[in-house]
Amino acid sequence: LFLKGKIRDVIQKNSIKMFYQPIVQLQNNSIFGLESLFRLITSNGKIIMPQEIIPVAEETGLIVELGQKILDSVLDFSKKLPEKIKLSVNISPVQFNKTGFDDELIKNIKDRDINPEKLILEITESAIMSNISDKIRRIKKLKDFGIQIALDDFGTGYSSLNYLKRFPIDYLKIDISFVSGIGKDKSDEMIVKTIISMAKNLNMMTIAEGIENEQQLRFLRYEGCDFGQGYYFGKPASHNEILKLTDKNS
Ligand code: G
Ligand code: G
Ligand code: MN
Ligand code: NA
Repeated sequence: LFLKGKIRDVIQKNSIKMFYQPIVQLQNNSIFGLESLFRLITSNGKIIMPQEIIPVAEETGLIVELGQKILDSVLDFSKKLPEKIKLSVNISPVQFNKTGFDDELIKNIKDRDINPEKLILEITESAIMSNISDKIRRIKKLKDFGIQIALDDFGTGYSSLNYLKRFPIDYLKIDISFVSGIGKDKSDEMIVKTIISMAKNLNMMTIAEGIENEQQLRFLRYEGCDFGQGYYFGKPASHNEILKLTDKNS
């Protein structure tokens, strides 16, 4: 575990490195977007994964500063990508719920002259399932501006389906824990099917996470899942690797 001082140090040394994982349109295998995933690089070149950082950063509030740097980096990168490719950014509940988060993000996007429709925010159920009407208002404001919203790790939190239908959410991300059970576990398969059909009824799209093999892909396609990501299509990759990939595909 890292001490607060050390995290601040690492953040301030600007050693954030963003990786990007392709999100693929399952009907035709074209690249729909990229999920940004950060790593921290220490002065001696060691890579620190987000799981090691985020809990401490959330506890200390440093996640707000870290999240801001991540958003800056992702927004800068979006200008180098073909127009139609979406960028999906994970937003910590602490960051999302900070007063002014929405207005600052909107200003940041306007200042950079970026098309807001290129951006997807990934938030978790725990970020929105309290103070519901306040969260709905905030999400509506972001959506009116053109930003899309995905609910990450769907099915692992404590969503109330009654509340879910009130949120103007664009995508449900089917958690890897269910996708990895496809072909092995009937109840995981049933959960995946149920999420896909529920999403359709709520006018939401689905993104399956953690697709690792052909069997999972075939199942998801057959069930009508819209998008997918996972090692089967590509691991999180650096800026340069991604630019080569998107060049080929555009
Ligand atoms: O690929 P991976 O090991 O990078 O991601 C691990 C976890 O860290 C995931 O739960 C992911 O949502 C989270 N994570 C990755 N990048 C970011 C980020 O930029 N911001 C936040 N808040 N979480 C992230
Ligand atoms: O929590 P979130 O969904 O944002 O994080 C995604 C996490 O899943 C990241 O740690 C990412 O590196 C990881 N990941 C992405 N694709 C695969 C995959 O196909 N298999 C496994 N095991 N992990 C994956
Ligand atoms: Mn995510
Ligand atoms: Na997830």
